[in-house]
Amino acid sequence: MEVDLSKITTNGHTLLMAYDQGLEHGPEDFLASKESMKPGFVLDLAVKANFNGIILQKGIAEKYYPSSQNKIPLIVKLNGKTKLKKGDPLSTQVCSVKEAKELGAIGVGYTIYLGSEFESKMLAQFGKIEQEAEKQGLIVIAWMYPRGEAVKNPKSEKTITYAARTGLELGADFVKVNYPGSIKALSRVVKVAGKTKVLVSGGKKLTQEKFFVRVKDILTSGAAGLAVGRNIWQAKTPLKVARAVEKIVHHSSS
Ligand code: FBP
Repeated sequence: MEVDLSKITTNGHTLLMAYDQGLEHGPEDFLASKESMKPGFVLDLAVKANFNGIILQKGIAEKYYPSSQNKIPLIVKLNGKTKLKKGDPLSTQVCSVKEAKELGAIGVGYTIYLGSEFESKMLAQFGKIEQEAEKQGLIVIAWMYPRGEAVKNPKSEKTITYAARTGLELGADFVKVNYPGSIKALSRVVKVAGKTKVLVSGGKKLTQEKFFVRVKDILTSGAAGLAVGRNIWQAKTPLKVARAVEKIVHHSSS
């Protein structure tokens, strides 16, 4: 069954605020800007800049989303891990589709570390989540991150293309991938993902100019948009940057 993607799309493009780094990286991500430590600040930023949605883990969603419920769609990340554990990564499910729906989510997110020795566990869990989310009419976004000892070039075009295609094969509505380095490479990723839409993550903070060029290149490649965090809320002027990115993504501004 096709799910309604228009809930998080404007003029054919999608711009999501990612704010699950407190779990994935720890609070050190928030040191660059004190405000970014406060979930309310980041939610407000996403609302004011007309983002299509915000991505939260369930704890933040429970405690901070209610006051923004009618202002911005919620995507709840269903699995996660800390960076403390070494070795091949396993991102464990920490929230159910039902809980996400009760929190007001219109979509769910799930990370699959392709190539990890735990890949099969994540693939199996994702299959169940996908089935349940479809029944509930929720959008499914798969973070397709090839990672682990066996993955020698996680950010190469070849690896990211494979990851995006895997998302299509598994039934994801959107895949979220790392930037493969060029417009040409990302265009290929988009082509191979077929009807599964491609979102690109922001990654570590770039200079403002490089970030804006990156956003423009992502759009030029035919990707659906971005799910981005650090490059927005670590900026010196987060609202200005958020609004500028929104203009590029939704209104083709240069
Ligand atoms: P950023 O734009 O800050 O890179 O966020 C995107 C994201 O996918 C987050 O949703 C997630 O917490 C983080 O990156 C994962 O980062 P890493 O690649 O270091 O595991």
